[in-house]
Amino acid sequence: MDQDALKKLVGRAALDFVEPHSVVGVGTGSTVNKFIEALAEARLPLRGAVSSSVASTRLLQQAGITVLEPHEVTKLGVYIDGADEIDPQGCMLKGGGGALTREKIVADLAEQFVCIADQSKQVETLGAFPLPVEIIPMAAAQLARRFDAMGGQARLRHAADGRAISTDNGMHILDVRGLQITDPLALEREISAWPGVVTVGIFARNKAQVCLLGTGTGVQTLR
Ligand code: ABF
Repeated sequence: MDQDALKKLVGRAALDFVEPHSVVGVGTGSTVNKFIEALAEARLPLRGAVSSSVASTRLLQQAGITVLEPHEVTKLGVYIDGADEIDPQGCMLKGGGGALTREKIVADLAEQFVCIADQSKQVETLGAFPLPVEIIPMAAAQLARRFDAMGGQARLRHAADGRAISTDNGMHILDVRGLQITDPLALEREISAWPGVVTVGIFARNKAQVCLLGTGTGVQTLR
């Protein structure tokens, strides 16, 4: 099965974690897009969804699913989202899609975080994928120096037109190569405290309780 088929497989498998008539937390990315498609195809009765990006909001609305703002709910039963990397403990590196801040906000509302990913995302140690960090633009240079000091190489994320990309929140993103993230929780806490950091793309404090991993032999449910 190719990667697209594996994403479809786990997108469908995630339906099992969605209570009828509930409000579901929805992440961002191509794997989540397959989940949204599966929601639409299954015509699951939902009260609505809380979305983690403009892109996911658009797809949910096109699927006829009511999108609620975070302040309209007090908690969510489940948050479904992808990842760029996930380790055996359920810690994730996220943000390749640029939605890490709102993903962290919506995930914070959920009782259960279900990660959906194809097998290529499974790693022993986070960091081979460049670590995304959403930042206040004015702090870019000093934050890049901090990452360089820890052996990373931080680069501002640019769009195809060469301009620094702007997130849904109007912020910039540094992508940091060369980090071996052996203690995700400690590094998430450290970087989150740096002035100018909005969100670091390490999800360890609030990690996935379940990972639905798409493999050539079917969906592996890792807890
Ligand atoms: C999103 O899922 C992002 O945090 C992460 O970058 C992305 C993975 O995208 P894809 O499913 O397209 O591989 O939650």
